[in-house]
Amino acid sequence: NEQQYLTLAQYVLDHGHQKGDRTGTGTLSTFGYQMRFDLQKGFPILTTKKIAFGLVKSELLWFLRGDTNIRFLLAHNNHIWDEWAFKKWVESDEYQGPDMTDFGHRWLTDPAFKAVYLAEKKAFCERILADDEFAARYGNLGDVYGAQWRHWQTRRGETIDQIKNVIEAIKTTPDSRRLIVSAWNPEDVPAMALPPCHTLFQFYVNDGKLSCQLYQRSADIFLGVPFNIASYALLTHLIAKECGLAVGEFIHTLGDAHLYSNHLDQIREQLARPVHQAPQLILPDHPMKLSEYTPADIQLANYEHEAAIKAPVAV
Ligand code: THF
Repeated sequence: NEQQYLTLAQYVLDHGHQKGDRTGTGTLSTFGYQMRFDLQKGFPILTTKKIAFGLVKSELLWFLRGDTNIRFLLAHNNHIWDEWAFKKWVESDEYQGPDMTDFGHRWLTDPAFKAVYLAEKKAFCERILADDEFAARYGNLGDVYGAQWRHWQTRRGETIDQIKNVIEAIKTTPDSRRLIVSAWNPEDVPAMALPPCHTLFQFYVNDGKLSCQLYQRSADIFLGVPFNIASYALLTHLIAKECGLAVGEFIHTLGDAHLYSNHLDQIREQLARPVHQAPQLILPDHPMKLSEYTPADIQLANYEHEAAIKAPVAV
């Protein structure tokens, strides 16, 4: 299973073309790639570097709550979405602090700026947790995943709960070819802090097993993809359990699959490491609704891994 990820990374190192990108970082990129993970063969979380599964869990539970405010993430010590909320804050009229223009690049090369930036971001996160009104204004990322999954707005002013509907459809019409959840809402894209990278997913039921295929339009191979694989594998397990099904495959289809130019040393280091056996996912024995899970209900057994590898996220 993990070999598929390593093969993708090696493929992009060998065959990716240099391509500029929105963040101005520069990438090696390829277009169109597919990986298949058999969920019966263990849980597909990487072992060639440590993946913080706690962050995967709280991010997925955040989406499933229909939440789009980073406050829930911060309360779970999850900082993977901070930069996007912070960007909105420092670009607002209300922000009076030190100049944060282009912070995503400047902190990497300017140690004096780095100290100011990290202090400013820490203060921002503390204020989101402490100040309700501030959190409501600046913690919200706009209509990102949680909003589209659980309350897609229609032209008639109604809302659609795509997750509830797809679970109902899996239970009642498992042969359906319409078991789809879309996060890509063209009308809302301009209002999002970041348009959805994982654009659309589809379920498939065969032989009592639930499979899921994700179309991801943009894939940050070193930082994002390991999270995305674990996240959708977990989602497939949670939905399968709710529908009384076993798990089948997670199929990950990528559009622009890229390695950022400042992740190349890190991925080469990772490619030289040994692969360990995949761990197992442990969920409660009793039936549970998706909305009832807390991170403690979701555990990995026998997760053996190599050390984490640090890399800067492109904003
Ligand atoms: N933007 C970019 N450039 N890449 C992404 O992968 C990405 N995401 C989400 C939104 N925008 C993105 C955010 N997901 C990390 C992991 C997932 C993220 C963002 C950041 C990250 O930095 N992981 C580190 C450790 C984090 C920690 O311990 O705090 C890691 O080593 O895994 C893709 O959906």
